[in-house]
Amino acid sequence: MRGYTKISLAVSAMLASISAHADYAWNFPEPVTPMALDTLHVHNKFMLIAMAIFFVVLAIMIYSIFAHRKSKNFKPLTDKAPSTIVEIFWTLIPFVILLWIDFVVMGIPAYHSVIMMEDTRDKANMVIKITGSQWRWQYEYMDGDAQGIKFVSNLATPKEQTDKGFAGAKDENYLLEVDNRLVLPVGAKVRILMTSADVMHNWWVPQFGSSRMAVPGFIRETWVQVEKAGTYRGQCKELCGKGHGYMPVVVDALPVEEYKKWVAAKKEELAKASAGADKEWTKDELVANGKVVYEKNCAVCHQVTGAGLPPAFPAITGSKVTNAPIFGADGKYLKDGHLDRVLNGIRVMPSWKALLNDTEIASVITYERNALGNSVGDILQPAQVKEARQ
Ligand code: HEC
Ligand SMILES: [Cu+2]
Repeated sequence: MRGYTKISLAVSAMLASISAHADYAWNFPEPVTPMALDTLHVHNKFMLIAMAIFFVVLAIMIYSIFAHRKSKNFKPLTDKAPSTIVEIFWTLIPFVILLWIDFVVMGIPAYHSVIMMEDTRDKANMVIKITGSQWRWQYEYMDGDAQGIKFVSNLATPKEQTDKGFAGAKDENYLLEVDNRLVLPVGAKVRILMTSADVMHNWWVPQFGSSRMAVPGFIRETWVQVEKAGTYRGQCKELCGKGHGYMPVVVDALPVEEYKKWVAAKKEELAKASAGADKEWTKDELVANGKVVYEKNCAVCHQVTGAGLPPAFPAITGSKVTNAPIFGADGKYLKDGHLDRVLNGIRVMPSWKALLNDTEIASVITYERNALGNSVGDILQPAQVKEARQ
């Protein structure tokens, strides 16, 4: 084979592999909101402008080098420009051209995009509150049919897969899967209120083009209007500690009819959970349920075995707090006791009051007291947690 045949074969093989991967490797993910579409257009336009400037400058450079080469005996200017006027003009003209490109040709679409992102006033069909915390997202539907729906969304990738030395096959959506997805109706303009319970987080779905930092103590806003049904995945985009890589975002955008069905089903599920809080639970039920709650919410810091990661994260096994009585003689829960810690948190230990329901808190506490190497023997009923909250 002649040399150039080989090269052209190699190049065409390369091009073929590019087009095979074009879906994800060479472009942005498909935008599904007006905002994402707008910012993609801005990006493409800017790329073209940058390329055009690049080629113009490169062409002038190549021309200058070639036309003024030594073999042509070109005499360089040694001390000064032809005249001060010329000098001023050949500086000012490119300056004005670049200024015009910056402020007008690029500026107007950029301002348009930024204003679009900031403008949450118009016609929001629904409002959702998103709270980031170490290391999970909490979603709350603030109005309409879905008002009152509130849940926590945790990483659902099995823990073994994230362990060092894991050799098996990882899930297709490794680190991008959650237990409870945020569900939105297609076409609705959703105003998002965003805050954080601890440090800064950032709720980010690339295909939505909207990312807002969640800042503790502030409520910030953004909006999305998903125009195509589907499942969209994203991540926390603000370095927020040890579990930063473990708080993905998964959104299901459903056609309105299906969304309504989801709302009804979710409401029923939540009603059932709060009904469960009124019944008497057995110790075995609580421990079994508590194990699930513990491994999902607490094991990141206190470890699956309860050994913790001292000194940052104390052990639950043999912990003074875990093994001390929960209630005082007056029947109220003790300050700095087990229930107080879990409900209200302290320092780095998060408050679980808003994140877990009565049954979950009762279960996890009963589990900690009767498993993980502890054997206090007592149990905590969901009804007691309910009362303690008041
Ligand atoms: C973000 C990491 C983190 C998570 C998640 C977490 N904890 Fe903690 N926890 C801590 C830290 C840190 C402390 C020690 C706080 C201190 O005293 O400063 C602590 C303390 C505790 C204590 C008191 C232990 C002692 O001996 O002081 C209990 C009980 C406890 N956590 C239970 C839980 C339960 C139940 C969960 C899950 C629902 C949980 N924790 C989730 C970080 C965490
Ligand atoms: Cu985060």
